[in-house]
Amino acid sequence: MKQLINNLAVLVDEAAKSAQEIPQLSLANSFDLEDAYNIQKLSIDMRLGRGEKLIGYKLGFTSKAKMEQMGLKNVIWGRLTDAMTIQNNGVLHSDQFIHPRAEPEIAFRVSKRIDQLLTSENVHEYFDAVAPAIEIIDSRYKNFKFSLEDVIADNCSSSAYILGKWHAADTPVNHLGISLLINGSEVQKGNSNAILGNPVDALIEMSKMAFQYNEPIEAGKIILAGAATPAEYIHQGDKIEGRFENLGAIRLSVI
Ligand code: OOG
Ligand code: MG
Repeated sequence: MKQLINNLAVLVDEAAKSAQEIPQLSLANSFDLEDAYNIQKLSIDMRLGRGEKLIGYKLGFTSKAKMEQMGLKNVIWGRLTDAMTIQNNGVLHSDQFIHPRAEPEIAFRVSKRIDQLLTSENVHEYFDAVAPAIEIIDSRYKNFKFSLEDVIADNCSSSAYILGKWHAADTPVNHLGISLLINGSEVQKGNSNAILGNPVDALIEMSKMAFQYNEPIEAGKIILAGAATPAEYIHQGDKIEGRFENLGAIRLSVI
């Protein structure tokens, strides 16, 4: 199994690096959820070995909208590295992506090491800032189709993210109107309460991961709470904007 996990990690890493799609791993290989997370970890370790830095974590399928769009129900998590960062008002080079999609999210900045299960009572002690965010997902699989194990192995499709201005931790993040615009047209409209009923619960979900996998989340790391709306394909020439009630707007151009 160890050899297979290693081979599959090399496959997803190569696919991400070269922006070349691959067939779903699960079509020709049998591996379970735990193996899938091991493949993910190993593929990210390959990036870290090339000098990338771990910036934080992302959750996926935390909203009904996303679960329905992709046909999967389990909350999943992946890892973010510095190479995935696009500055606000920056550019996305479409030739470095296979079939990118954008989705509006909320980001949290961890202020204290998370190494135990958090609760709604203590979660507020663990972050010191919140920001509007757009995640760019780019499944390495053909037609953006995958099983739960496939998407986890593929770092939950994560490929880039953009953050807006950081706001104080006591800034309300729930029940905020959110829209995604492409070339000035609103293509998705939602509310931050679509994310787990309250995006703050993303930290509680991440703490389960930190606890279960014995991988503490260090202070300073970023957590993306998951998309509030379905994702939209983006193309060369597009201007993308996320508008977040109370948190401001973020923009990027696809070139
Ligand atoms: C998987 C990643 C889901 C989210 O925010 O729900 C995700 C995918 O849709 O490709 O990032
Ligand atoms: Mg996402």
